[in-house]
Amino acid sequence: MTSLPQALIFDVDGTLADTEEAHRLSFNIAFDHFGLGWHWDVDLYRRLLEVTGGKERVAFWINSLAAPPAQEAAWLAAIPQWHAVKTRAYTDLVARGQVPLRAGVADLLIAAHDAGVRLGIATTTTRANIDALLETNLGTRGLGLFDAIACGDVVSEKKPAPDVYLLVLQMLGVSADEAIAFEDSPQGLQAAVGAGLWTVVTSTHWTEGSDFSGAARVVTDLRFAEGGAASLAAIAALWRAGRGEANENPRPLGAMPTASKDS
Ligand code: XBP
Ligand code: MG
Repeated sequence: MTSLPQALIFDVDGTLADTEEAHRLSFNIAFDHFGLGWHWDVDLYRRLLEVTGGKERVAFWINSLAAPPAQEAAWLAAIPQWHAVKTRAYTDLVARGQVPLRAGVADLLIAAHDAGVRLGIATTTTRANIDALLETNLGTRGLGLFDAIACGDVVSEKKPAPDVYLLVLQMLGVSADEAIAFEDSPQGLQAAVGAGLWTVVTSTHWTEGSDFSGAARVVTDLRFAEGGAASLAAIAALWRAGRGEANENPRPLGAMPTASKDS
């Protein structure tokens, strides 16, 4: 039996890095740039995060304003232009080192890559945001660690639909039962589980306390053990032991869980 999964598939926002505060600031920068008079505070943004996709989130916000039809139509038509400014503001924040990777992520990615495990990304955000995040935090080798990146508008149905995970599995040439997914949000978890993936959730302050039913594990971060290789081995042991139970009874683990309890 192979001891490691053939692939690890990562969500980006909230999973590779705690990005949503930078996204929130960037949306507000774009709103100010166009003189819209809108401001998304933390509490409002937490609610708006239930809508995946930045452009879809702005459209949802516009619909909530119940503006006259002509005004609403004009605003909706302008979203792509606003979102381009937002993305530039976000990638600037990332490039200035304001968005580090979460604890344990870099070590795990490098250890998996070095062990021959294929790496994929399945995200709702844009490729520009991914490139900035990986290059800034991992240097020129960052993007090269990944064998497949499925992002943004490449699928018509965004998370919680499973489409982006089904696409990245196809791109990797791996079946769902030979891969592990990593997510941070209920919408992302639903997408990964919907694609048949054994899924680990690492919540953030934006998503903690959400309903993570269907997760194989709920952890505080991806440091399953000291160091990337040990973390990879620990995650693989949990995956091997738990594939039968997957998606039935998430057993929350505390910080720094170890495989010894389950392997
Ligand atoms: C989370 C999202 C994204 C970001 C904003 O993506 O829903 O839309 O909030 O990024 P992930 P964009 O699937 O990685 O958790 O404005 O580029 O959409
Ligand atoms: Mg996410």
